[in-house]
Amino acid sequence: MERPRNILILGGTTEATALARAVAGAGLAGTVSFAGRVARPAGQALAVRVGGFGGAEGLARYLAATRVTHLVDATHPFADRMSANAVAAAREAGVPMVALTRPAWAPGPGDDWRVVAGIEGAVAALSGPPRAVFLAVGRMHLDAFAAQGQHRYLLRLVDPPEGELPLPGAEVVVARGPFDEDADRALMARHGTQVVVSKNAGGTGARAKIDAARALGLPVVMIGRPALPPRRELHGVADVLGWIHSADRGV
Ligand code: 3Y8
Ligand code: NAP
Repeated sequence: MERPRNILILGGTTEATALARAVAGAGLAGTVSFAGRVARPAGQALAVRVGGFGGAEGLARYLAATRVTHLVDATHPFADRMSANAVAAAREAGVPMVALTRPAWAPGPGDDWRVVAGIEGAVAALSGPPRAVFLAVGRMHLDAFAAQGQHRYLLRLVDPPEGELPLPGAEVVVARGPFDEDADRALMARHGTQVVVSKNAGGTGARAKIDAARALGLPVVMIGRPALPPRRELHGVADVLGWIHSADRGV
């Protein structure tokens, strides 16, 4: 007798939200998990849990206790600790795991990218005279950019900032993506943006600023992805559904 399927999706991306809709649509049971980074995560088609698991060991215990049958790591490519924990916990708990991720963006004609390693690389790339910088890397790493306080920053945050920002005088836009190229072009033109700082998130939800930078002939400081442990990676919701059905047969 086949065990009832119980799918855990580590979420926080456009693809995770789409996968949850497909899993619910297929009549499968599952849960979407968030870290709790923002006040109100986007609504989901499956049950939602919020908060850390307590490291890889905590996740392994969670998988066993809630009898998860399939683990899908659909987190953002920069959520490297969560992804490393998912690989370790799935192995420890003996639960099949796959990553749903999106290919990195590659520069095309008209792109003027300076690819850097990590937040530190982006900070170093901002050395030099004051410029108007669109810093679209979220909230969690803003402290590092205080070392380059000479610039006029435009920040985009998911939630209104609480308390003093590490970049006094920065202009703040509160918005959650997915974003739109025309709107990002207008935003950057209004700010007088001279350089954009971005993570190589891949996917469609964050690429508006990259397309807008190309259209405006602006340089982009592009932060390369952190290294992730080897794991099986799929790039489409349908591929994951196919995996769920095949994983039952241990293939
Ligand atoms: C809490 C859950 C969906 C998912 C939407 C995607 C697209 C819009 C673009 C820019 C870049 C950034 C940031 C971004 C994007 C999608 C996707 C994506 C980038 C939400 C969400 C959570 C988070 C966490 C948040 C981080 C921040 C990063 C903002 C939901 C909206 C900059 C990444 O204030 C904070 O603490 C924010 C933290 C991690 C990076 C950072 O360092 O600050 N995402 N983003 C998740 C959780 O708690 O587990 O509300 O939906 C999800 C999305 N953000 O369902 O449609 O798929 O990538 N998220 C980056 O790429 O650089 C914004 O402004 O141009
Ligand atoms: P991270 O640095 O890799 O993870 C740090 C810790 O946060 C993890 O060890 C885990 O805590 C907890 N965590 C992370 N994702 C979780 C999830 N989906 N469910 C439960 N706990 C989670 O992660 P991050 O970069 O802060 O990303 C956090 C969330 O934001 C993820 O859902 C990710 O998909 C989303 N997101 C991140 C970015 C980004 O730029 N980093 C962009 C868009 C969306 P424990 O060790 O206690 O289990």
